[in-house]
Amino acid sequence: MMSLSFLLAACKKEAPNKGKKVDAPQIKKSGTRVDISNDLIHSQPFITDDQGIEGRRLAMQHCQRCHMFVEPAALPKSVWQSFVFPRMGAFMGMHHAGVKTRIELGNHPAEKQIVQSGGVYAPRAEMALKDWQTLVDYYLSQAPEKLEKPAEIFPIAPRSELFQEASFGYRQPNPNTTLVRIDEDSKQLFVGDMVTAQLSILNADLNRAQKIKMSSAPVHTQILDGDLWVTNIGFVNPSDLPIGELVVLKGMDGYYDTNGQKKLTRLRRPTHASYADMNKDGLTDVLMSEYGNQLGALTYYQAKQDGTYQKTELMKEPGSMISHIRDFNNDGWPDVAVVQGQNREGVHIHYNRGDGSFTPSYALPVPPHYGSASLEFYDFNGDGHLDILATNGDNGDYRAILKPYHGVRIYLNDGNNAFKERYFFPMNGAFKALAEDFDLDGDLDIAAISMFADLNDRPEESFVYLENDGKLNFKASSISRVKEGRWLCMDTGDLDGDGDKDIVIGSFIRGPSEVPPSFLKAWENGALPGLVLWNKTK
Ligand SMILES: [Ca+2]
Ligand SMILES: [Ca+2]
Ligand SMILES: [Ca+2]
Ligand SMILES: [Ca+2]
Repeated sequence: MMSLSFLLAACKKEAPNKGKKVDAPQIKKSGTRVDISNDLIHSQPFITDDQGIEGRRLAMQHCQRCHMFVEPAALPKSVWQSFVFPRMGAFMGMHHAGVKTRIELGNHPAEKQIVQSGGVYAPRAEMALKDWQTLVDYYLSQAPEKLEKPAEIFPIAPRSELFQEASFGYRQPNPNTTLVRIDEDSKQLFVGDMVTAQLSILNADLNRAQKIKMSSAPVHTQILDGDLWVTNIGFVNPSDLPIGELVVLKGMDGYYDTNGQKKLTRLRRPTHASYADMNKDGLTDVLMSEYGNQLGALTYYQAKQDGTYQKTELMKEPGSMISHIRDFNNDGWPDVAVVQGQNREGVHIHYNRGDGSFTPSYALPVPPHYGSASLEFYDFNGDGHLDILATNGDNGDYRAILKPYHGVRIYLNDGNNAFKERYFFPMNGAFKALAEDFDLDGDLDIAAISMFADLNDRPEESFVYLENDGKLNFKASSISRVKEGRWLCMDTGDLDGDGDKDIVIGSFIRGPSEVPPSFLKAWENGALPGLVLWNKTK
């Protein structure tokens, strides 16, 4: 099952390395080539039939061609029946065998053509009709009527003492914030809005210094040599129309030239860009996460002397959310970890061979029903190896029911870039988590937001601060104004320059799922684009 993510992977940022030295596993070198030993290559785990049940065997055989095996218990029967199988049947061409499927080519004629020619739907039935029915029957007979609640639900204190909440210096009617980003050097806050396609630049007093109209909603910014590089997504909602852009705004004494220079165009719903000199030629290359919808890619744009880019698709799948560039194997060459939110969900590390080619490895496979929504690298246990902080909670696909496996997860690195889950905080619709030592006691704490919180019974889970006791046990608290927005994006950084890390969260009120009318009304009336949580530690 692929998740038809309501993307919203907006507003990601590269996690800093926390200044800790990271020793990666030793790699055999032969000549100038780097051979990555087999134990570093984690291929997609292919679960084999363990129960001798034909429907299960068929699912293992066919479904794992595109993603990890999903147990029938992962979703309620009604969701399998009404949403998953009509879509999966279409991908597998089962309409050619007479199965009623749901083919989605998009709304725009150009998009239809792109999807049609993109090989999204198999041109013939990939399974015998009899086998398809056996597979479907197996799932429908085993799936529960509804999902259980998580086994353990942790209490969330209503208010953290650590933060003081503050509104931005302006209101935004119908706020749909797609980007919040702190730049610590300039002490500026960048805010993007979907409806107006505006990029707002706020000073640390939270007043707006500049407002710049973009071609579409800005979802990522990066300052490079004083200029502002802005990624504009095109359509925020799922689409395969390639209308995203990477634009450079010239910096001028704290302001930016509003006439941007287009660096890359025709991007497929880009959500994030990473910048690094991947091939050590002195030019900054770009790794673009082109999330797309049914088509997409992680694209490597190698900078040329003449200012153009040479394009290579490192991962030809939709769902590329964010990339992290680090030297994961300590061979001196920067590698790329890409976080996939669809298909083969989880983390794929592309090891840089230094000659323009990369060796891919599926470092952290995550089942597709998890709804991967964000992922960052930090060294949580101080062993020198980068661990993973992830949120699972994208609920834009099918039906936004509450799912007991949604939440915040920490996976520890075994030293060979293989990851094992160590901590889970159940949190409906968890959408992004970032770690910092917020209380300055020497360990990494976590800030997490939810886009699909249980607003009826547990609205405080929309923002949770998780304080670390030093042993990866966390105490949860929320903020007093948590209900004032629908939190899609977040960033952390010392915005006021007083030595502690502040938090900014952005509200996107038009999500795909239904919310209680009283909440929507309050969000509309509030016109609140976001909140800053000033850290009071210093
Ligand atoms: Ca490397
Ligand atoms: Ca570690
Ligand atoms: Ca701490
Ligand atoms: Ca601060």
